[in-house]
Amino acid sequence: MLHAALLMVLHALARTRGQYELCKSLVSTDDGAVWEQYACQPKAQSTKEYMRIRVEPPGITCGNPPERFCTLENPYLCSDECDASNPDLAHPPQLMKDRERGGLLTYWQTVTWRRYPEPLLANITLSWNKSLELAGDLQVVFEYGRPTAMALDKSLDHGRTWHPYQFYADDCAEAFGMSPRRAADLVPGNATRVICTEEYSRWVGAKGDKVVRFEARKRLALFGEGLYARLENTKGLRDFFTFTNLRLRLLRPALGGTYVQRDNLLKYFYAISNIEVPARCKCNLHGSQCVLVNGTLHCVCEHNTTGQDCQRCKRGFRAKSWKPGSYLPTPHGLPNTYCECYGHSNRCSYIDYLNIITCVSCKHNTRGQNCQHCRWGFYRNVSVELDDESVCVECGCHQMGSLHDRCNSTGFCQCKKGAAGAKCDECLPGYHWRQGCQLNVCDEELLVCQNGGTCEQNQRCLCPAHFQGVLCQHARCEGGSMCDHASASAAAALSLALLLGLSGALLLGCAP
Ligand SMILES: *[C@@H]1O[C@H](CO)[C@@H](O)[C@H](O)[C@H]1NC(C)=O
Ligand SMILES: *[C@@H]1O[C@H](CO)[C@@H](O)[C@H](O)[C@H]1NC(C)=O
Ligand SMILES: *[C@@H]1O[C@H](CO)[C@@H](O)[C@H](O)[C@H]1NC(C)=O
Ligand SMILES: *[C@@H]1O[C@H](CO)[C@@H](O)[C@H](O)[C@H]1NC(C)=O
Ligand SMILES: *[C@@H]1O[C@H](CO)[C@@H](O)[C@H](O)[C@H]1NC(C)=O
Ligand SMILES: *[C@@H]1O[C@H](CO)[C@@H](O)[C@H](O)[C@H]1NC(C)=O
Ligand SMILES: *[C@@H]1O[C@H](CO)[C@@H](O)[C@H](O)[C@H]1NC(C)=O
Ligand SMILES: [Ca+2]
Repeated sequence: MLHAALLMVLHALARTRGQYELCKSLVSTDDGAVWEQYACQPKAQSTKEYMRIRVEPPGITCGNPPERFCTLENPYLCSDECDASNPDLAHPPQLMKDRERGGLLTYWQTVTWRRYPEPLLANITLSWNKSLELAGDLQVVFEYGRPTAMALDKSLDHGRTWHPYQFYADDCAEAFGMSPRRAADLVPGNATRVICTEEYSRWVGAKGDKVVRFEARKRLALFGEGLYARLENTKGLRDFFTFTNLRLRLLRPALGGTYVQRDNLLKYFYAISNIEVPARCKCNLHGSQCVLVNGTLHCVCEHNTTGQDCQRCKRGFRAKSWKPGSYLPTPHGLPNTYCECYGHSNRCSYIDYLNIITCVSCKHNTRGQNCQHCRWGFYRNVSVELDDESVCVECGCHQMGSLHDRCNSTGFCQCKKGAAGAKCDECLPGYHWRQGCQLNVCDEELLVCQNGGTCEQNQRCLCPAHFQGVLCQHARCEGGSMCDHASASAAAALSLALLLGLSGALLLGCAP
Protein backbone atom coordinates (compact mmCIF):
# COMPACT_ATOMS: atom_id res chain seq x y z
CA MET A 1 0.00 0.00 0.00
CA LEU A 2 2.70 2.39 1.08
CA HIS A 3 4.72 1.45 -1.95
CA ALA A 4 1.81 2.09 -4.28
CA ALA A 5 1.10 5.43 -2.64
CA LEU A 6 4.73 6.45 -3.00
CA LEU A 7 4.72 5.47 -6.66
CA MET A 8 1.64 7.57 -7.24
CA VAL A 9 3.26 10.54 -5.59
CA LEU A 10 6.37 10.08 -7.73
CA HIS A 11 4.23 9.72 -10.81
CA ALA A 12 2.37 12.92 -10.00
CA LEU A 13 5.68 14.66 -9.36
CA ALA A 14 7.01 13.55 -12.72
CA ARG A 15 3.85 14.86 -14.34
CA THR A 16 4.10 18.30 -12.81
CA ARG A 17 7.81 18.52 -13.52
CA GLY A 18 7.25 17.47 -17.09
CA GLN A 19 9.10 14.70 -18.85
CA TYR A 20 12.53 15.09 -20.41
CA GLU A 21 13.42 18.26 -18.55
CA LEU A 22 16.61 16.90 -17.08
CA CYS A 23 19.68 16.33 -19.26
CA LYS A 24 21.68 14.54 -16.59
CA SER A 25 21.75 13.79 -12.93
CA LEU A 26 24.36 12.71 -10.45
CA VAL A 27 23.63 9.20 -9.19
CA SER A 28 25.60 7.18 -6.70
CA THR A 29 26.83 3.76 -7.72
CA ASP A 30 29.31 1.25 -6.34
CA ASP A 31 32.01 3.20 -8.20
CA GLY A 32 31.00 6.49 -6.60
CA ALA A 33 28.89 9.28 -8.03
CA VAL A 34 28.52 9.29 -11.80
CA TRP A 35 26.52 11.39 -14.23
CA GLU A 36 23.62 9.64 -15.79
CA GLN A 37 22.58 11.21 -19.09
CA TYR A 38 19.01 11.55 -20.30
CA ALA A 39 17.17 12.79 -23.34
CA CYS A 40 16.03 16.33 -22.59
CA GLN A 41 14.11 19.15 -24.20
CA PRO A 42 13.24 22.72 -23.28
CA LYS A 43 9.88 23.61 -21.83
CA ALA A 44 7.14 24.73 -24.15
CA GLN A 45 6.53 28.45 -24.00
CA SER A 46 4.91 31.29 -25.82
CA THR A 47 7.24 32.16 -28.69
CA LYS A 48 5.50 35.40 -29.56
CA GLU A 49 8.27 37.66 -28.38
CA TYR A 50 10.87 35.91 -30.58
CA MET A 51 8.64 35.95 -33.63
CA ARG A 52 9.37 38.17 -36.62
CA ILE A 53 6.37 39.25 -38.66
CA ARG A 54 6.29 40.26 -42.29
CA VAL A 55 3.09 41.20 -44.11
CA GLU A 56 2.56 41.24 -47.87
CA PRO A 57 1.82 42.72 -50.29
CA PRO A 58 3.33 46.13 -49.56
CA GLY A 59 0.62 48.62 -48.72
CA ILE A 60 -1.72 46.00 -47.26
CA THR A 61 -1.62 47.61 -43.80
CA CYS A 62 -4.27 50.28 -43.47
CA GLY A 63 -3.71 53.95 -42.76
CA ASN A 64 -1.57 55.17 -45.63
CA PRO A 65 -3.47 57.13 -46.81
CA PRO A 66 -5.84 57.36 -43.84
CA GLU A 67 -9.00 55.39 -44.32
CA ARG A 68 -12.41 55.07 -42.77
CA PHE A 69 -13.94 51.67 -42.06
CA CYS A 70 -17.26 50.26 -41.00
CA THR A 71 -18.25 47.12 -39.12
CA LEU A 72 -20.20 44.07 -40.20
CA GLU A 73 -22.61 44.45 -37.27
CA ASN A 74 -23.49 47.99 -37.95
CA PRO A 75 -22.50 48.79 -41.54
CA TYR A 76 -23.77 52.34 -41.42
CA LEU A 77 -21.70 53.26 -38.41
CA CYS A 78 -18.43 54.12 -40.15
CA SER A 79 -16.81 56.36 -37.61
CA ASP A 80 -13.62 54.29 -37.14
CA GLU A 81 -10.51 55.53 -38.79
CA CYS A 82 -7.10 54.04 -39.56
CA ASP A 83 -4.22 56.49 -39.87
CA ALA A 84 -0.67 55.22 -39.99
CA SER A 85 0.74 58.60 -39.08
CA ASN A 86 -1.22 58.84 -35.84
CA PRO A 87 -0.01 56.39 -33.16
CA ASP A 88 -3.49 56.25 -31.65
CA LEU A 89 -5.10 55.33 -34.95
CA ALA A 90 -2.35 53.22 -36.52
CA HIS A 91 -2.59 49.42 -36.80
CA PRO A 92 0.93 48.18 -37.64
CA PRO A 93 1.84 44.43 -37.80
CA GLN A 94 3.63 44.36 -34.45
CA LEU A 95 0.26 44.79 -32.72
CA MET A 96 -0.30 41.11 -33.51
CA LYS A 97 2.33 40.16 -30.92
CA ASP A 98 2.33 42.97 -28.38
CA ARG A 99 1.35 42.64 -24.76
CA GLU A 100 -1.94 44.34 -24.38
CA ARG A 101 -1.74 46.50 -21.31
CA GLY A 102 -4.69 47.76 -19.36
CA GLY A 103 -7.12 45.65 -21.34
CA LEU A 104 -6.64 47.82 -24.42
CA LEU A 105 -7.16 45.72 -27.52
CA THR A 106 -4.49 46.39 -30.13
CA TYR A 107 -4.52 44.91 -33.60
CA TRP A 108 -3.03 44.92 -37.06
CA GLN A 109 -5.54 45.92 -39.70
CA THR A 110 -5.52 45.80 -43.48
CA VAL A 111 -6.96 48.15 -46.05
CA THR A 112 -10.62 47.59 -46.85
CA TRP A 113 -11.94 45.70 -49.87
CA ARG A 114 -12.42 48.82 -51.95
CA ARG A 115 -11.02 47.11 -55.01
CA TYR A 116 -13.62 44.37 -55.06
CA PRO A 117 -14.05 42.15 -57.08
CA GLU A 118 -10.27 41.89 -57.11
CA PRO A 119 -9.61 39.54 -54.18
CA LEU A 120 -8.40 40.96 -50.89
CA LEU A 121 -5.25 38.94 -50.28
CA ALA A 122 -2.70 39.22 -47.51
CA ASN A 123 0.21 37.06 -46.41
CA ILE A 124 1.56 37.07 -42.89
CA THR A 125 4.90 35.35 -42.58
CA LEU A 126 6.11 34.46 -39.09
CA SER A 127 9.73 33.52 -38.65
CA TRP A 128 11.87 32.60 -35.69
CA ASN A 129 15.18 31.72 -37.37
CA LYS A 130 15.14 28.60 -35.22
CA SER A 131 13.56 25.16 -35.47
CA LEU A 132 10.66 24.93 -33.06
CA GLU A 133 8.24 22.18 -32.16
CA LEU A 134 4.60 23.06 -31.80
CA ALA A 135 3.52 22.01 -28.31
CA GLY A 136 0.02 23.45 -28.12
CA ASP A 137 -2.62 25.02 -30.32
CA LEU A 138 -1.60 27.80 -32.65
CA GLN A 139 -4.16 30.57 -32.08
CA VAL A 140 -4.89 33.60 -34.21
CA VAL A 141 -7.40 36.11 -32.86
CA PHE A 142 -9.38 37.97 -35.51
CA GLU A 143 -11.26 41.11 -34.60
CA TYR A 144 -14.24 42.04 -36.79
CA GLY A 145 -14.77 38.46 -37.91
CA ARG A 146 -12.67 35.54 -39.08
CA PRO A 147 -11.71 35.08 -42.77
CA THR A 148 -14.00 32.96 -44.89
CA ALA A 149 -10.98 31.48 -46.64
CA MET A 150 -7.48 31.12 -45.31
CA ALA A 151 -4.51 28.78 -45.59
CA LEU A 152 -1.81 28.00 -43.07
CA ASP A 153 1.58 26.96 -44.45
CA LYS A 154 4.77 25.99 -42.73
CA SER A 155 8.43 25.79 -43.61
CA LEU A 156 11.08 23.61 -42.01
CA ASP A 157 13.98 25.25 -43.82
CA HIS A 158 13.78 28.96 -43.08
CA GLY A 159 11.33 29.68 -45.86
CA ARG A 160 13.08 27.96 -48.75
CA THR A 161 10.29 25.42 -49.16
CA TRP A 162 6.73 25.57 -47.89
CA HIS A 163 4.13 22.92 -47.13
CA PRO A 164 0.42 23.31 -46.50
CA TYR A 165 -0.43 22.80 -42.84
CA GLN A 166 -4.17 23.41 -42.72
CA PHE A 167 -6.95 25.02 -44.75
CA TYR A 168 -9.83 27.05 -43.37
CA ALA A 169 -12.99 28.02 -45.21
CA ASP A 170 -16.70 28.44 -44.68
CA ASP A 171 -17.04 26.11 -47.66
CA CYS A 172 -14.04 23.84 -48.10
CA ALA A 173 -15.29 22.30 -51.33
CA GLU A 174 -15.79 25.67 -52.95
CA ALA A 175 -12.63 27.35 -51.66
CA PHE A 176 -10.15 24.48 -51.87
CA GLY A 177 -11.92 21.54 -53.49
CA MET A 178 -11.54 19.55 -50.28
CA SER A 179 -14.14 17.84 -48.14
CA PRO A 180 -14.49 19.44 -44.74
CA ARG A 181 -12.90 17.61 -41.81
CA ARG A 182 -12.41 18.31 -38.15
CA ALA A 183 -9.36 17.63 -36.05
CA ALA A 184 -11.74 15.62 -33.87
CA ASP A 185 -12.22 13.18 -36.79
CA LEU A 186 -8.58 12.21 -36.82
CA VAL A 187 -7.31 8.88 -35.56
CA PRO A 188 -3.69 7.93 -34.81
CA GLY A 189 -3.31 6.54 -38.34
CA ASN A 190 -4.01 9.91 -39.95
CA ALA A 191 -2.80 12.26 -37.23
CA THR A 192 -0.62 14.14 -39.68
CA ARG A 193 -3.22 14.60 -42.40
CA VAL A 194 -3.58 18.09 -43.80
CA ILE A 195 -7.26 18.95 -43.52
CA CYS A 196 -9.63 21.70 -44.50
CA THR A 197 -11.88 22.70 -41.63
CA GLU A 198 -15.03 24.79 -41.63
CA GLU A 199 -15.05 25.14 -37.86
CA TYR A 200 -13.35 28.51 -37.72
CA SER A 201 -14.72 30.30 -40.73
CA ARG A 202 -18.45 30.56 -40.25
CA TRP A 203 -19.98 33.82 -39.17
CA VAL A 204 -20.85 33.71 -35.50
CA GLY A 205 -21.41 37.42 -34.96
CA ALA A 206 -18.80 39.84 -33.77
CA LYS A 207 -19.27 38.79 -30.14
CA GLY A 208 -18.80 35.14 -30.98
CA ASP A 209 -15.59 33.19 -31.16
CA LYS A 210 -12.77 35.19 -32.69
CA VAL A 211 -10.12 32.51 -32.57
CA VAL A 212 -8.76 30.39 -35.41
CA ARG A 213 -6.78 27.40 -34.21
CA PHE A 214 -4.40 24.82 -35.49
CA GLU A 215 -5.22 22.03 -33.10
CA ALA A 216 -1.84 20.53 -32.32
CA ARG A 217 -2.97 19.48 -28.86
CA LYS A 218 -5.77 17.28 -30.20
CA ARG A 219 -3.44 15.66 -32.67
CA LEU A 220 -0.82 14.93 -30.02
CA ALA A 221 -3.45 13.62 -27.63
CA LEU A 222 -4.48 10.94 -30.16
CA PHE A 223 -1.56 8.82 -29.00
CA GLY A 224 -2.24 9.04 -25.29
CA GLU A 225 0.49 7.44 -23.21
CA GLY A 226 2.09 6.04 -26.34
CA LEU A 227 2.98 9.48 -27.67
CA TYR A 228 6.71 9.26 -27.11
CA ALA A 229 7.00 5.82 -28.63
CA ARG A 230 5.14 7.15 -31.65
CA LEU A 231 7.28 10.26 -31.90
CA GLU A 232 10.29 8.00 -31.87
CA ASN A 233 9.15 5.40 -34.32
CA THR A 234 6.68 6.99 -36.71
CA LYS A 235 8.42 8.51 -39.67
CA GLY A 236 7.50 12.15 -40.18
CA LEU A 237 5.61 12.58 -36.92
CA ARG A 238 8.21 14.74 -35.18
CA ASP A 239 8.65 16.75 -38.35
CA PHE A 240 4.93 17.35 -38.60
CA PHE A 241 5.10 19.50 -35.49
CA THR A 242 8.42 21.10 -36.42
CA PHE A 243 8.77 24.44 -38.20
CA THR A 244 11.03 27.43 -38.60
CA ASN A 245 8.42 29.65 -40.27
CA LEU A 246 4.67 29.79 -40.53
CA ARG A 247 2.61 31.65 -43.09
CA LEU A 248 -1.02 32.68 -42.98
CA ARG A 249 -2.51 33.32 -46.38
CA LEU A 250 -5.67 35.35 -45.93
CA LEU A 251 -7.76 34.74 -49.03
CA ARG A 252 -11.20 36.19 -48.31
CA PRO A 253 -12.37 38.30 -45.38
CA ALA A 254 -15.39 37.82 -43.12
CA LEU A 255 -18.62 38.62 -44.93
CA GLY A 256 -21.07 38.75 -42.02
CA GLY A 257 -22.82 35.56 -43.05
CA THR A 258 -24.08 36.82 -46.38
CA TYR A 259 -22.88 37.76 -49.86
CA VAL A 260 -20.52 40.62 -50.58
CA GLN A 261 -22.44 43.85 -50.54
CA ARG A 262 -20.91 46.06 -53.17
CA ASP A 263 -22.48 49.22 -51.84
CA ASN A 264 -20.50 49.00 -48.59
CA LEU A 265 -17.04 47.56 -49.14
CA LEU A 266 -15.57 49.47 -46.19
CA LYS A 267 -16.77 46.79 -43.78
CA TYR A 268 -14.57 44.09 -45.35
CA PHE A 269 -10.98 43.81 -44.12
CA TYR A 270 -8.78 41.69 -41.89
CA ALA A 271 -7.81 42.56 -38.33
CA ILE A 272 -5.66 40.39 -36.06
CA SER A 273 -5.10 41.26 -32.42
CA ASN A 274 -2.95 38.36 -31.31
CA ILE A 275 -1.03 35.33 -32.54
CA GLU A 276 0.02 32.68 -30.04
CA VAL A 277 2.46 29.95 -30.99
CA PRO A 278 3.13 27.71 -28.00
CA ALA A 279 6.24 25.78 -28.89
CA ARG A 280 9.54 24.53 -27.64
CA CYS A 281 12.97 24.95 -29.16
CA LYS A 282 13.96 21.87 -31.09
CA CYS A 283 17.21 20.76 -29.51
CA ASN A 284 17.17 17.18 -30.79
CA LEU A 285 16.72 16.03 -27.18
CA HIS A 286 20.21 17.26 -26.31
CA GLY A 287 19.29 20.41 -24.38
CA SER A 288 16.78 21.61 -21.84
CA GLN A 289 17.29 25.32 -22.33
CA CYS A 290 17.02 27.77 -25.14
CA VAL A 291 18.49 31.27 -24.95
CA LEU A 292 18.58 34.38 -27.05
CA VAL A 293 22.01 35.03 -28.58
CA ASN A 294 22.33 38.12 -30.73
CA GLY A 295 18.59 38.19 -31.24
CA THR A 296 18.30 34.54 -32.28
CA LEU A 297 17.24 31.57 -30.19
CA HIS A 298 19.90 28.94 -29.56
CA CYS A 299 19.74 25.68 -27.67
CA VAL A 300 22.06 25.27 -24.72
CA CYS A 301 23.54 21.93 -25.71
CA GLU A 302 24.50 19.00 -23.49
CA HIS A 303 25.77 15.50 -24.29
CA ASN A 304 28.86 16.87 -26.02
CA THR A 305 26.80 18.34 -28.84
CA THR A 306 26.75 21.86 -30.24
CA GLY A 307 25.01 24.01 -32.83
CA GLN A 308 21.83 26.07 -32.78
CA ASP A 309 19.71 22.89 -32.58
CA CYS A 310 22.43 20.71 -30.94
CA GLN A 311 22.59 19.14 -34.36
CA ARG A 312 26.23 18.10 -34.36
CA CYS A 313 29.02 16.83 -32.14
CA LYS A 314 31.26 19.21 -30.28
CA ARG A 315 34.80 19.69 -31.51
CA GLY A 316 36.86 16.79 -30.24
CA PHE A 317 33.86 14.49 -30.24
CA ARG A 318 33.66 14.08 -33.98
CA ALA A 319 34.59 10.43 -33.74
CA LYS A 320 31.14 9.92 -32.32
CA SER A 321 28.40 9.86 -34.86
CA TRP A 322 25.82 12.50 -34.06
CA LYS A 323 22.31 11.31 -33.28
CA PRO A 324 19.27 13.05 -31.97
CA GLY A 325 18.34 11.88 -28.50
CA SER A 326 15.62 9.32 -28.09
CA TYR A 327 12.38 9.56 -26.13
CA LEU A 328 12.80 5.87 -25.44
CA PRO A 329 13.24 3.96 -23.29
CA THR A 330 10.77 5.68 -21.02
CA PRO A 331 10.79 7.47 -18.69
CA HIS A 332 14.09 9.23 -19.31
CA GLY A 333 15.00 8.40 -22.87
CA LEU A 334 18.59 8.28 -24.00
CA PRO A 335 21.01 10.95 -25.15
CA ASN A 336 21.94 8.36 -27.77
CA THR A 337 25.56 8.41 -27.03
CA TYR A 338 24.64 4.80 -26.38
CA CYS A 339 23.80 4.62 -29.97
CA GLU A 340 27.39 5.18 -30.85
CA CYS A 341 28.06 3.34 -34.07
CA TYR A 342 31.57 4.69 -34.65
CA GLY A 343 30.53 5.78 -38.10
CA HIS A 344 29.79 2.24 -39.26
CA SER A 345 26.04 2.78 -39.29
CA ASN A 346 23.78 5.78 -39.39
CA ARG A 347 20.74 4.01 -38.12
CA CYS A 348 19.76 3.09 -34.60
CA SER A 349 16.77 1.17 -33.48
CA TYR A 350 15.00 0.71 -30.22
CA ILE A 351 14.47 -2.94 -29.32
CA ASP A 352 11.36 -3.05 -27.25
CA TYR A 353 11.78 -6.35 -25.41
CA LEU A 354 15.41 -5.68 -24.51
CA ASN A 355 14.82 -2.00 -23.80
CA ILE A 356 18.02 -1.04 -25.57
CA ILE A 357 19.02 1.15 -28.46
CA THR A 358 21.21 -0.59 -30.97
CA CYS A 359 22.96 0.20 -34.23
CA VAL A 360 21.36 -1.29 -37.30
CA SER A 361 23.21 -2.67 -40.33
CA CYS A 362 26.78 -2.13 -39.20
CA LYS A 363 29.04 -1.70 -42.20
CA HIS A 364 32.78 -2.21 -42.75
CA ASN A 365 32.63 -5.77 -41.39
CA THR A 366 31.66 -4.60 -37.93
CA ARG A 367 28.91 -5.90 -35.66
CA GLY A 368 27.51 -5.37 -32.19
CA GLN A 369 25.21 -2.93 -30.42
CA ASN A 370 27.60 -0.09 -31.22
CA CYS A 371 29.29 -1.68 -34.25
CA GLN A 372 32.21 -2.00 -31.86
CA HIS A 373 33.13 -5.60 -32.71
CA CYS A 374 34.40 -7.23 -35.85
CA ARG A 375 32.26 -9.69 -37.71
CA TRP A 376 33.17 -13.35 -37.49
CA GLY A 377 36.06 -13.94 -39.81
CA PHE A 378 37.56 -10.50 -39.11
CA TYR A 379 39.72 -9.07 -36.34
CA ARG A 380 40.43 -5.63 -34.99
CA ASN A 381 43.46 -3.73 -36.28
CA VAL A 382 44.55 -2.12 -33.03
CA SER A 383 46.75 0.43 -34.75
CA VAL A 384 43.72 2.29 -36.14
CA GLU A 385 40.80 3.94 -34.31
CA LEU A 386 37.50 2.17 -33.86
CA ASP A 387 35.83 4.57 -36.31
CA ASP A 388 38.27 3.77 -39.12
CA GLU A 389 36.68 2.11 -42.11
CA SER A 390 39.45 -0.51 -42.19
CA VAL A 391 39.33 -1.33 -38.49
CA CYS A 392 38.27 -4.90 -39.18
CA VAL A 393 40.80 -6.98 -41.07
CA GLU A 394 39.88 -10.27 -42.66
CA CYS A 395 41.31 -13.25 -40.74
CA GLY A 396 42.27 -14.97 -43.99
CA CYS A 397 42.38 -18.40 -42.34
CA HIS A 398 43.44 -21.03 -44.81
CA GLN A 399 40.46 -23.07 -45.75
CA MET A 400 42.34 -26.37 -45.62
CA GLY A 401 44.63 -25.63 -42.72
CA SER A 402 42.17 -24.16 -40.23
CA LEU A 403 39.24 -25.52 -38.31
CA HIS A 404 36.99 -22.56 -39.22
CA ASP A 405 37.27 -19.05 -40.62
CA ARG A 406 37.41 -17.23 -37.27
CA CYS A 407 40.52 -15.96 -35.60
CA ASN A 408 41.40 -14.54 -32.22
CA SER A 409 41.82 -10.86 -31.53
CA THR A 410 45.37 -10.81 -32.82
CA GLY A 411 44.51 -12.52 -36.08
CA PHE A 412 45.52 -16.06 -35.23
CA CYS A 413 43.41 -18.81 -36.74
CA GLN A 414 42.69 -22.16 -35.10
CA CYS A 415 44.65 -24.79 -36.94
CA LYS A 416 43.90 -28.38 -37.76
CA LYS A 417 46.33 -31.00 -36.49
CA GLY A 418 49.73 -30.54 -38.08
CA ALA A 419 49.03 -27.03 -39.42
CA ALA A 420 50.74 -23.93 -38.09
CA GLY A 421 51.25 -20.22 -38.65
CA ALA A 422 48.83 -17.35 -38.01
CA LYS A 423 46.74 -18.32 -41.02
CA CYS A 424 47.33 -22.11 -40.65
CA ASP A 425 48.94 -22.19 -44.06
CA GLU A 426 52.18 -23.81 -42.88
CA CYS A 427 52.94 -27.27 -41.54
CA LEU A 428 54.58 -28.40 -38.34
CA PRO A 429 57.78 -30.47 -38.63
CA GLY A 430 56.82 -34.00 -39.53
CA TYR A 431 53.97 -32.83 -41.75
CA HIS A 432 53.79 -31.82 -45.35
CA TRP A 433 51.25 -29.72 -47.25
CA ARG A 434 48.87 -31.64 -49.40
CA GLN A 435 45.41 -30.03 -49.21
CA GLY A 436 46.18 -29.30 -45.59
CA CYS A 437 48.95 -30.72 -43.48
CA GLN A 438 49.41 -34.47 -43.74
CA LEU A 439 51.60 -36.59 -41.54
CA ASN A 440 54.88 -37.39 -43.25
CA VAL A 441 55.54 -41.00 -44.20
CA CYS A 442 59.14 -40.22 -45.05
CA ASP A 443 61.32 -37.13 -45.01
CA GLU A 444 64.90 -35.96 -44.88
CA GLU A 445 65.29 -35.86 -41.11
CA LEU A 446 63.51 -38.46 -39.02
CA LEU A 447 61.75 -40.76 -41.38
CA VAL A 448 64.54 -41.35 -43.76
CA CYS A 449 64.15 -44.00 -46.42
CA GLN A 450 66.57 -46.85 -45.88
CA ASN A 451 68.75 -48.96 -48.08
CA GLY A 452 69.01 -46.42 -50.84
CA GLY A 453 65.26 -45.75 -51.02
CA THR A 454 64.17 -42.27 -51.99
CA CYS A 455 61.36 -40.28 -50.43
CA GLU A 456 58.67 -39.26 -52.86
CA GLN A 457 56.77 -36.13 -51.81
CA ASN A 458 56.86 -37.19 -48.17
CA GLN A 459 54.31 -39.80 -48.94
CA ARG A 460 56.25 -42.93 -49.63
CA CYS A 461 59.70 -44.39 -50.03
CA LEU A 462 60.57 -45.69 -53.42
CA CYS A 463 62.59 -48.79 -52.49
CA PRO A 464 65.36 -50.51 -54.48
CA ALA A 465 64.45 -53.89 -55.83
CA HIS A 466 65.60 -55.99 -52.86
CA PHE A 467 64.00 -53.95 -50.14
CA GLN A 468 60.54 -53.25 -48.95
CA GLY A 469 58.69 -51.75 -46.02
CA VAL A 470 57.50 -48.23 -45.37
CA LEU A 471 61.09 -47.01 -45.10
CA CYS A 472 62.52 -49.80 -47.28
CA GLN A 473 63.88 -51.29 -44.10
CA HIS A 474 63.04 -54.91 -44.99
CA ALA A 475 64.93 -57.12 -47.29
CA ARG A 476 62.67 -58.93 -49.62
CA CYS A 477 62.79 -62.47 -48.25
CA GLU A 478 61.53 -65.63 -49.72
CA GLY A 479 59.98 -66.65 -46.40
CA GLY A 480 61.38 -68.68 -43.45
CA SER A 481 61.64 -68.06 -39.75
CA MET A 482 65.07 -66.49 -39.87
CA CYS A 483 63.78 -63.95 -42.18
CA ASP A 484 60.94 -63.12 -39.86
CA HIS A 485 63.30 -62.90 -37.01
CA ALA A 486 65.73 -60.73 -38.89
CA SER A 487 63.06 -58.33 -39.98
CA ALA A 488 61.64 -58.16 -36.48
CA SER A 489 64.98 -57.28 -34.99
CA ALA A 490 65.61 -54.84 -37.82
CA ALA A 491 62.34 -53.12 -37.02
CA ALA A 492 63.32 -52.97 -33.35
CA ALA A 493 66.68 -51.52 -34.28
CA LEU A 494 64.97 -48.97 -36.47
CA SER A 495 62.63 -47.82 -33.78
CA LEU A 496 65.55 -47.54 -31.40
CA ALA A 497 67.38 -45.44 -33.94
CA LEU A 498 64.38 -43.21 -34.34
CA LEU A 499 64.05 -42.95 -30.63
CA LEU A 500 67.63 -41.83 -30.26
CA GLY A 501 67.25 -39.46 -33.10
CA LEU A 502 69.89 -41.18 -35.11
CA SER A 503 69.80 -41.13 -38.77
CA GLY A 504 71.83 -42.69 -41.42
CA ALA A 505 72.04 -45.96 -43.09
CA LEU A 506 71.55 -49.06 -41.00
CA LEU A 507 72.79 -51.98 -42.78
CA LEU A 508 70.25 -54.64 -42.47
CA GLY A 509 71.13 -57.94 -43.92
CA CYS A 510 69.09 -60.90 -44.60
CA ALA A 511 70.55 -63.67 -42.43
CA PRO A 512 71.65 -66.74 -44.27
C1 LIG B 1 1.52 34.92 -50.62
O1 LIG B 1 2.51 33.90 -50.74
C2 LIG B 1 2.30 33.05 -51.84
C3 LIG B 1 3.36 31.99 -51.80
O2 LIG B 1 4.64 32.55 -51.82
C4 LIG B 1 2.37 33.82 -53.13
O3 LIG B 1 2.12 32.95 -54.20
C5 LIG B 1 1.32 34.90 -53.09
O4 LIG B 1 1.43 35.69 -54.24
C6 LIG B 1 1.50 35.76 -51.84
N1 LIG B 1 0.38 36.67 -51.77
C7 LIG B 1 0.56 37.95 -51.57
C8 LIG B 1 -0.68 38.75 -51.46
O5 LIG B 1 1.67 38.46 -51.48
C1 LIG C 1 19.66 33.37 -37.97
O1 LIG C 1 20.41 32.46 -37.22
C2 LIG C 1 21.70 32.24 -37.73
C3 LIG C 1 22.34 31.12 -36.95
O2 LIG C 1 22.34 31.38 -35.60
C4 LIG C 1 22.51 33.54 -37.67
O3 LIG C 1 23.79 33.34 -38.19
C5 LIG C 1 21.78 34.59 -38.50
O4 LIG C 1 22.44 35.82 -38.39
C6 LIG C 1 20.35 34.75 -38.03
N1 LIG C 1 19.64 35.60 -38.94
C7 LIG C 1 18.94 36.61 -38.53
C8 LIG C 1 18.23 37.37 -39.57
O5 LIG C 1 18.89 36.91 -37.34
C1 LIG D 1 -8.95 9.41 -40.36
O1 LIG D 1 -9.21 8.03 -40.43
C2 LIG D 1 -10.47 7.66 -39.88
C3 LIG D 1 -10.54 6.15 -39.85
O2 LIG D 1 -9.98 5.60 -41.02
C4 LIG D 1 -11.57 8.26 -40.71
O3 LIG D 1 -12.83 7.93 -40.16
C5 LIG D 1 -11.42 9.76 -40.68
O4 LIG D 1 -12.36 10.37 -41.51
C6 LIG D 1 -10.03 10.15 -41.15
N1 LIG D 1 -9.87 11.56 -40.94
C7 LIG D 1 -9.46 12.39 -41.88
C8 LIG D 1 -9.37 13.80 -41.51
O5 LIG D 1 -9.17 12.00 -42.99
C1 LIG E 1 27.05 38.24 -31.35
O1 LIG E 1 27.35 39.30 -32.24
C2 LIG E 1 28.58 39.93 -31.95
C3 LIG E 1 28.72 41.10 -32.87
O2 LIG E 1 28.13 40.86 -34.10
C4 LIG E 1 29.70 38.94 -32.14
O3 LIG E 1 30.95 39.53 -31.84
C5 LIG E 1 29.48 37.77 -31.20
O4 LIG E 1 30.46 36.78 -31.44
C6 LIG E 1 28.11 37.16 -31.43
N1 LIG E 1 27.89 36.14 -30.44
C7 LIG E 1 27.58 34.91 -30.76
C8 LIG E 1 27.44 33.96 -29.62
O5 LIG E 1 27.43 34.57 -31.93
C1 LIG F 1 30.73 13.77 -22.93
O1 LIG F 1 32.11 13.68 -22.85
C2 LIG F 1 32.59 13.37 -21.57
C3 LIG F 1 34.09 13.45 -21.60
O2 LIG F 1 34.60 12.64 -22.63
C4 LIG F 1 32.09 11.97 -21.17
O3 LIG F 1 32.55 11.65 -19.87
C5 LIG F 1 30.59 11.99 -21.18
O4 LIG F 1 30.10 10.69 -20.90
C6 LIG F 1 30.09 12.45 -22.54
N1 LIG F 1 28.67 12.58 -22.46
C7 LIG F 1 27.86 11.83 -23.19
C8 LIG F 1 26.41 12.03 -23.00
O5 LIG F 1 28.30 11.03 -23.99
C1 LIG G 1 46.60 -1.85 -39.52
O1 LIG G 1 46.56 -0.46 -39.80
C2 LIG G 1 47.85 0.07 -40.09
C3 LIG G 1 47.71 1.57 -40.21
O2 LIG G 1 46.75 1.89 -41.19
C4 LIG G 1 48.36 -0.56 -41.37
O3 LIG G 1 49.62 -0.04 -41.67
C5 LIG G 1 48.43 -2.05 -41.18
O4 LIG G 1 48.79 -2.68 -42.38
C6 LIG G 1 47.09 -2.60 -40.73
N1 LIG G 1 47.24 -3.99 -40.36
C7 LIG G 1 46.59 -4.93 -41.01
C8 LIG G 1 46.81 -6.31 -40.51
O5 LIG G 1 45.86 -4.70 -41.94
C1 LIG H 1 45.91 -15.53 -30.32
O1 LIG H 1 46.45 -16.78 -30.60
C2 LIG H 1 47.88 -16.80 -30.62
C3 LIG H 1 48.34 -18.16 -31.06
O2 LIG H 1 47.60 -19.14 -30.37
C4 LIG H 1 48.42 -16.46 -29.24
O3 LIG H 1 49.81 -16.39 -29.27
C5 LIG H 1 47.86 -15.10 -28.87
O4 LIG H 1 48.24 -14.78 -27.55
C6 LIG H 1 46.37 -15.10 -28.95
N1 LIG H 1 45.90 -13.78 -28.67
C7 LIG H 1 44.99 -13.55 -27.77
C8 LIG H 1 44.65 -12.11 -27.52
O5 LIG H 1 44.44 -14.45 -27.15
CA1 LIG I 1 -2.40 42.90 -29.85
